Amino acid sequence: MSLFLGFDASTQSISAILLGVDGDRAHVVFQSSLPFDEAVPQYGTRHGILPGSDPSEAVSSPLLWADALDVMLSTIAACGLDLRDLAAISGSAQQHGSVYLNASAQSALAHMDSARAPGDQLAGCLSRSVSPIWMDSSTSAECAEIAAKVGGNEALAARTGSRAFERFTGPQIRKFFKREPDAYAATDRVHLVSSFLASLLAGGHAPIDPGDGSGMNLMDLSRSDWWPQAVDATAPALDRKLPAIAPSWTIAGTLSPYWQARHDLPAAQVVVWSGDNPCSLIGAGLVREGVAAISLGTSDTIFGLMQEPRIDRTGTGHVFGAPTGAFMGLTCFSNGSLARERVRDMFALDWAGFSRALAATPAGNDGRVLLPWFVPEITPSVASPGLRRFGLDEDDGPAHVRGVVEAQMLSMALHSKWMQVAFDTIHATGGASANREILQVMADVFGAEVRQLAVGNSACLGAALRARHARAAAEGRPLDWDEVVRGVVEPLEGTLRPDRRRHAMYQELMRAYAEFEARALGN
Ligand code: XUL
Repeated sequence: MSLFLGFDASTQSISAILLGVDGDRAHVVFQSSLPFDEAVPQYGTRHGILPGSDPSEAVSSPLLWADALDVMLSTIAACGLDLRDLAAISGSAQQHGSVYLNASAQSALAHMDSARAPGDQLAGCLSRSVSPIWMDSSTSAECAEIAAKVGGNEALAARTGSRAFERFTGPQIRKFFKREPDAYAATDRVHLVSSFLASLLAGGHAPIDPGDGSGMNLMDLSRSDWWPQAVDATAPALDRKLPAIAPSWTIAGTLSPYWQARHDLPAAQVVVWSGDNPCSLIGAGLVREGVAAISLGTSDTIFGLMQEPRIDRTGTGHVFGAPTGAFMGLTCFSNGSLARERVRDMFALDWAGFSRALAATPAGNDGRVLLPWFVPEITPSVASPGLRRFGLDEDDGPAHVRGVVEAQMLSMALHSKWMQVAFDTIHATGGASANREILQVMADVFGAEVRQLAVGNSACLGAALRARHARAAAEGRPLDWDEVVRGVVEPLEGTLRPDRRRHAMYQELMRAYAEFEARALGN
């Protein structure tokens, strides 16, 4: 049996999945997930984020990710499987976050001491001690500056797949250059979370893949290469600080001697990492057009494969590279699990109580609407968070529970219309996809069948599947993507079917929802 390892370094946790492949049969043989706050408590993060005073800023620590990877590898090393069979490793990481390294990094990555944890050995390589992550919304000025320099947001979206977004890496790099010019000048390499962790495993700088590269406002989508105009508009000499872009199935190197010695692992191939959403595309089995996935995680996302890039003219969606070499459309909502948890806590419920409240309230919530913008929202763009209630009584817990779920589903349906795909099937993934009451609202709002996937962490599974795909390609026996996902990405029993009457009601409610949303935004 050959083993393929996929990691997922998400906002709040590190996960790993080992895929065992015997002939043409593949299955998950091990999986584990560790919250950063518990695995590496010395960093003092809360839900994976370093505490700070400015609510528009969100940063984490690259050293924390390195140490968490080490903790996870020691868990894997102790899992009881014969890891001499480990053939290839890849990974998925939260998108957009950036890591700033000085010129000593190349040598430091190659010469680490296997007796010591990675974090403190890498501290001297950082030209910026923190990494801004995707929840940061502090770069509106930089977004406007970059867009203006490349001929406007439409031009930027047409070329890179997205208008300028606060969390995207380019605006974040520009803010760093403006605020800390000396530290920016001392930066030799700007990595994404994904390419940083791949570099760490390979013991040398790894490339960025087009899936994660397209979340930077810097990549020319059609060429899968940096767009010089955007690079120049972002910060001086940035072209010399960016890694190369290489296809998602590129072998970045071999697991470095450091990791081999530290955890008694073989010289497995390290495959380029990608973003969590591109990895989820594979892990949710979306290797053809027409099926959407909805990931209910810290952020909620809706996405699907696109053979041709169709750009969102309304400016909320993104087109990213897909790990297959095609494209993916995606819209991201920051008030995902976070908002569901906040409503649950506001009314002192547990998840069972949350589900009971949902089941006990009428579909459509008697026309009452909640806009659950607990934190700055990405879609639609809301800079000043706060709940907006229409017809809802502040003390009515069950109506708030239904309100948050219906608003999230209506918003996802409304803001994914730009993809111009009629989704008749939705694959639900992420933590909250275990909640069937939530999935029924999803089915009714979209008028689509909803399937819950057997492996919940599609990003992590996608990374393991990408490792297998890349290894086969490197050995000259390429697998097509249907073969890669077959038998591994499987729905659980009990597809949820839409109720036609409720779907018709939600289409009416969607109009009311869109009006409330526009009014709340002052449009
Ligand atoms: C996507 C986005 C989030 C992060 C979460 O654009 O910002 O989904 O990738 O990890």
